[in-house]
Amino acid sequence: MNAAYCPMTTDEPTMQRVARALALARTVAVLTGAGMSAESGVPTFRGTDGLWRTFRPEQLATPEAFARDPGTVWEWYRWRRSRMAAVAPNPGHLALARLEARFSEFTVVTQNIDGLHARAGSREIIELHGNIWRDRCTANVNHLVVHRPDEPIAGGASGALPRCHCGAVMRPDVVWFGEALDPVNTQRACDAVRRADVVLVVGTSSVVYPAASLPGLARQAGAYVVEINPEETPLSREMDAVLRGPSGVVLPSIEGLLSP
Ligand code: BV8
Repeated sequence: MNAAYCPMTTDEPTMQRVARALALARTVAVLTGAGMSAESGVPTFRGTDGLWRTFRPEQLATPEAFARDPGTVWEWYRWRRSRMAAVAPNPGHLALARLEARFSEFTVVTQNIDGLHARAGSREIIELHGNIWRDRCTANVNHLVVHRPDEPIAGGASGALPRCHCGAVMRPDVVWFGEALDPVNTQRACDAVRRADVVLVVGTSSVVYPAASLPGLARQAGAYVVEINPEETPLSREMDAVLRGPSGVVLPSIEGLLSP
């Protein structure tokens, strides 16, 4: 266990240590999960109000579920899209977008599909699990339709399955359980954490692979790895520092400790 592990809330010495590591860093990578968007009002997956509380992942976020019952899967994604359309980036997203300019390399590697990092102004983003605002043709991966949060949800009340101009059914352009991640994105994410002097692991339960293998990769490459999460995770004890607090508070606080 790393000595810096502190199960308490966000303590000043650890905050100062993290700020000092960032002040000395040239390259930073930030791995984010659903907790990053919790303060925007997007339910997490495994929290008390989590999305999975109503369903089990195997029921809906899998290719088998889509093959078996595409209408229900689309209903769930349309409901999530409508919820995500109503939210905005929170102070944590905005702090990450501002921090980017301080480093020669600052990469956000996100498991989230809500598009909030881009809306906050982050530029270097790797969406490991896709994006809920994009539909993808089931017959041709190059046939994509990108929706905006302010447009009416396709399919309307009838719940008709959205179809591609080629006639095939469209699916959400996200990575389901049992599906491989995009190899280019995976390689970019591995390279980013290997090159990083500091890696922030923010708002993820660190149970979904291969994303959850990235902090270990970073540690092996010599990065200073920090967990920002109100709760302990299976990786907490592998971290160089743990900041037990909500990312919408902790990230702006760390930014405030850095020289203007
Ligand atoms: C694959 C897109 C292979 C869809 C998602 C055993 C070992 C290793 C792997 C596996 C295994 N059994 C099965 C697997 C594989 C599986 C997996 O990892 N399963 C887990 C559940 C065990 N992985 C896969 O299937 C992946 N693919 O392995 O393919 C392959 C290879 C070749 C060919 C074919 C196949 C694909 C995984 C991607 C699945 N898609 N999402 C959609 O969103 O609908 S995953 C889903 O979970 C989301 O992307 C989400 O981001 C992700 C992880 O969850 P978190 O983001 O961490 O969210 P969670 O709610 O869990 O946690 C929130 C955290 O935030 C908590 O810690 C909480 O304390 C904290 N928090 C709360 N509030 C705040 C906060 N933190 C900060 N501030 C706050 N305010």
